[in-house]
Amino acid sequence: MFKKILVANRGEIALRVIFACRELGIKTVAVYSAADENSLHVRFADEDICIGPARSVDSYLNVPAIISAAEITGADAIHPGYGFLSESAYLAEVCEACHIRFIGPDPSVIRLLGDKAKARRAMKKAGVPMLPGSDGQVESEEKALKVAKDIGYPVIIKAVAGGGGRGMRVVKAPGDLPHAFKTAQREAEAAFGRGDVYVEKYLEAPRHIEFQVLGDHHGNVLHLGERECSIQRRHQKLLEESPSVVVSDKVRRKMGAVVADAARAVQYTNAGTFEFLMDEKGSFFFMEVNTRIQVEHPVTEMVTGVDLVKEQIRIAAGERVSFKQSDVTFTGHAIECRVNAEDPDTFVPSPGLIQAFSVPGGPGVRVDTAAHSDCLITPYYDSMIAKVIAHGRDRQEAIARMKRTLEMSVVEGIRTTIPLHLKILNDPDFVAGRLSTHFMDRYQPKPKAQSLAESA
Ligand code: MV4
Repeated sequence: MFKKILVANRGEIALRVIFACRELGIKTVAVYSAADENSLHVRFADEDICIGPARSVDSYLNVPAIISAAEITGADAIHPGYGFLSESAYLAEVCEACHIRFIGPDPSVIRLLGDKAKARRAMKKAGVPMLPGSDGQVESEEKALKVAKDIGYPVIIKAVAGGGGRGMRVVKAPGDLPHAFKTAQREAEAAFGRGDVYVEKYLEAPRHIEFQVLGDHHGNVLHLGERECSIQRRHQKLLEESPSVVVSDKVRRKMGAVVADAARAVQYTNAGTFEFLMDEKGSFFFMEVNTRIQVEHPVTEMVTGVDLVKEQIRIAAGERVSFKQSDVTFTGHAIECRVNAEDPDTFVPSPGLIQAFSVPGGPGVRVDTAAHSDCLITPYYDSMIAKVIAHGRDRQEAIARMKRTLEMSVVEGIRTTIPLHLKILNDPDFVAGRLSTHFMDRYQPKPKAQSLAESA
């Protein structure tokens, strides 16, 4: 097992990794930017190193600074958390060259799955259900028009280097394709430095359902069920839950088997998430693979009892996953609300000093946060200040526990999205489980509809 892990992240996920290390008896190194000197992840790590100025490009995205910090402190592994460098095949490669273990899949697997057109091809070959679309990237408008004619409109043009919704365009008719194609390419080039795009059939109002997997270096791959993540705004998830109300035990077994086989096919190791779109009939289609621990991992931990971050660390150290697929059970229901420092109506960031902060616990409630009374929320990083996770014997109890927790939370000095979460939790469609990726459209700040194109 590792003796010392460097945590290449900040905020609640850096703390989450430090908790896991403590429980495993592993020393920790925190890295921090000049803006985070007084953060809890710095206070609770065994050692800490400043890696640069506030801007992420100069600190949390600075590979040489992070590798130097690992070498200076003698860390034998790096946990990248989520965001920042968590899906950087480059960081994973540099770690390998420096004999530092990267806690994540092999660089070649990160690279393959990071290319959404290549990932699509690999997953299709592994037998994962696909929406009709191009085989790999599409070089020209003419070829895109041909693919679209074959599969039928509407189609969606997506960036090969994309994910998270940038560089995407929905096309309803052939006349709109040339302009959409150029715009998608230009946006992808600007956002990712790579303008390549691919085409697939567009689903009008799908659900976003994702599966958690774990794979070790001994050929064991298993799944930990699904998370329903349809409640998003501008591709930022607001609320996630497990299980999904539309996934029966039978469907979970079927989808889980598809996912585990697909992960095996690409020799997937460590934690990963396979994302799907599901239509009204319950058919599911591959979307993409995220090669990192995700923000919403706690809902899976609450229903399975598995500590995913500890499993990540054990797997990276060469240990076997300590249980079999048949040992994985799903108990009750868990919901996560991402509390952001934003105006709940306009979603405009609301940084500032938190004068008072208190989120009550109690039965079935977990709070993952690095915030506290008298802590400064700076404008440099994403605006999530806390994750509130509520577990119950059933969905109704989880909702009731979430509501009472948010109603009794005190966050003074900044605006938060808590009022919006309470509206969602009281929404009759949410309560009935009638969800789709368009769920949040009714809560748009502006009178004009938020189009996919505009948000991309
Ligand atoms: C789609 C889609 C409909 N049809 N692909 C958005 C993020 C990116 N990962 C893929 N996305 C979508 N891809 C096809 N073929 C609808 C979306 C989508 C979406 C997906 C999941 C959660 C929220 C979403 C909001 C708008 C669009």
